[in-house]
This record gives sequence, structure tokens and C-alpha cells, in this order.
Amino acid sequence: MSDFAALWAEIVAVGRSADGGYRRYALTPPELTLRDWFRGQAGRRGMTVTEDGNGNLFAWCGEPWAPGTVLTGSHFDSVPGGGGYDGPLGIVSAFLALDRIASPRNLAIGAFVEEEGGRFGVPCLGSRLMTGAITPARAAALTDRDGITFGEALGSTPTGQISGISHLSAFVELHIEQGRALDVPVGVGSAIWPHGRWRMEFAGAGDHAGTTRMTDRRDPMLTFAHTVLAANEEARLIGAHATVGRVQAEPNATNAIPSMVRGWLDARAADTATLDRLLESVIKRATERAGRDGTELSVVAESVTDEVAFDTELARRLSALLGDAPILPTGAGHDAGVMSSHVPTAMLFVRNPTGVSHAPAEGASNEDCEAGVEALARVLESLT
Ligand code: HGY
Ligand code: MN
Ligand code: MN
Ligand code: MN
Repeated sequence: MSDFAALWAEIVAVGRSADGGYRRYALTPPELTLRDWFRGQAGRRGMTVTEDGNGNLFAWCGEPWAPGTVLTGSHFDSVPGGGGYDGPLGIVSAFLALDRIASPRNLAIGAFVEEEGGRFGVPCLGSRLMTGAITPARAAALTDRDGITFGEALGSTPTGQISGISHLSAFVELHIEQGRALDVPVGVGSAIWPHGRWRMEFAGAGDHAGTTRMTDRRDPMLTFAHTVLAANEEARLIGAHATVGRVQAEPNATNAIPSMVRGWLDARAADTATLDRLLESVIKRATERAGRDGTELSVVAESVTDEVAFDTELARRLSALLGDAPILPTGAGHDAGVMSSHVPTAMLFVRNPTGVSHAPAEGASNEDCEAGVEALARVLESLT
């Protein structure tokens, strides 16, 4: 059994639910189990483990935050019903890559908390905290679906910005590729599409499903439905990506016209101008429809990530180091996107034959994952 397959076998079942998907919400038992696994792996290698007070975990070869340290790593948390590779692949590969470097020094592995935003709603929460992109107060107050705040889950108010970041000489995140764009085992990241998530609230008049005439209704579900269709049409028109994967209705009763429908729009595009156009057109059409339905619409941006262009010279250098590995953008957000505004940052992508991600079918072959480990080892060696 290959190094990768053996280590992967230790964690691949953690957090898997009956439908074959994963539910590894940040700071809940499955993710905490993987944190313990991380500490064990670090201990086996004589690495020092630290936490940054934001929920991020680090293992160090050498002095924590020593100047010139190269950090690699990713996240353990998953979306609900997600795949097993998105996140953990980067951390398992990091430990194995270190094993292939003779006397590794000035190297560290990070496990960032709440990258998916699946529990507390803001993606890359851990890397945003440590880089000062979100305040400890706002992060601490974020709540999950059970009303538990991030501060409560963490057990303290987050520390916030970590000064040691300025000592890092590079950050490299290895990640499963998620867009059907890689037909060789390993690629190098060039950019992350600008993207964000907007909470849309449609307010109407709750009423009886059986006795209220259609002409007397102010039904927010109708406006919501038209908005979902509009987002889909507008995205197709301009080559952007629009998704509404999460919706809540109040009172959520079969025989009551809803008084409120809340839906989250995940919108992404290859450039900011196109993303802005998408938002503008969707909100315009939703507002027009609300006027017709007698409902009210409010839209709140919950998190927006600007376009990220990774260090071009670094990407080219790594591509050459890896035998002219393809350099490609991604429509998925990553902690590397947040880190790139503070540290020279690179991403490595491992081929995902189906391209499916954030779903149980997500996967990569052991051979390609081994190639990813080998590539990461060479990249880390070249950077330290
Ligand atoms: O949603 C994303 O793009 C990432 O997987 N957090
Ligand atoms: Mn993801
Ligand atoms: Mn990820
Ligand atoms: Mn009744």
C-alpha cells in the first residue's frame, strides 16, 4: 500500500455520513477528531504544535513563526454532504511531503478553521482572522444553525491578526481540483475567481394556503422562485456561476403561505466586472418581481472575496519545477486566496477525474495523490 493510501486510510472515514457524504463542521466531533489526528502526526515527526487562538492549528519543523518559514496546509472542515478530499488532501499530503524532505527545517503545516463557512456562514474564517480580514468581535458573534456562536465553539474570543504572518516566506496549499480542468496529475494555481455569498430575504404576507385567493396573496416564495430562475438565466448569459443551494421558509408549514423566505445566492465570475453585472441584473429582476408580487426584498452581502491573482513569477517557477505543469485558475475559494494578500502564495491542484466536488462523488486516484505529494515535496524543498 502506498504511503498516501496508508495515511489516507486513517482519516477517510471520519465524518462520513450515511449518504456517503461528509459532515465535518468546524469544531464539532469529526473535525476535532481530525485535529487530534493532526497532533498525533506532528508528534510522530517531532514537530511543535501550536494554536493561534483563532481556531487554526499549526505544526512546526523549527521555531514557531521563525522568519523564513514556509507554511503549507489546508482545512479539515467540509460543506454538509461534501466530499472527503476538499481540505484534508492538502494536510495529509503536507505530512507526507515533509517525510520526503531530508532534514526539513523552517517548514510548517497549517489546518485552518471553518474554511467552508459551513457552520458559521463566513468562509475562510480562520485565515481571515489571522490576517485581520475579519474582526475578532464579528467572528465571535457568528452563529451556527443551533444558535451557538463561534466564540462559544472556540471557547474564547478569537485572537485576531497574527503578527508572525509577516515572518512567513511563502504559503503553498495543495488542493483537489474542482472544475474538470486538469487532465494531468498536478497543476499550479494562477488565480481565484472573485466570488461571494449574498443573503436574500423576501418578506410577504403569511396566510392560509387553503382559503386565500391567488389574487389576494403576497407570497415571497413566488418572488424567490423567480429570482432563482433569473440568477440562472443571467449567469448563463454572461458566463458567470450562480447557485442557490440553501433556502429557509417561515413558518415552513405545508398549509401556510410563507411570511418570509430566505435564500443564499453564491455568485462567482472570472472577473469582478462580470460578477458585478451578475449581481446587478439579479437584484434588478428580483426587485421588479417583488413589486409585482407585493413582497419586499432585502439583500445582504455576507462575504465577498475579491479576485485573487497568485504570484505569477512563483507560479511560473513552480510550473517549470514540475515539468511544465499546467497553470490554471479556480472558481473555488481557498485559504490561499486570503493568505495571498500577506505572503507569496501558490496553489497546487491534484487531478479530480470527475471534477465533482462538494458532493460525495468527489475523489482522486491514489496515483495522482502520490504525484501531488511528490510535487509538494519538491516545491517545499525548493522554497526553503
Ligand atoms: O466555496 C468555496 O469555493 C470553497 O470550497 N470554500
Ligand atoms: Mn470547498
Ligand atoms: Mn477547500
Ligand atoms: Mn387549520
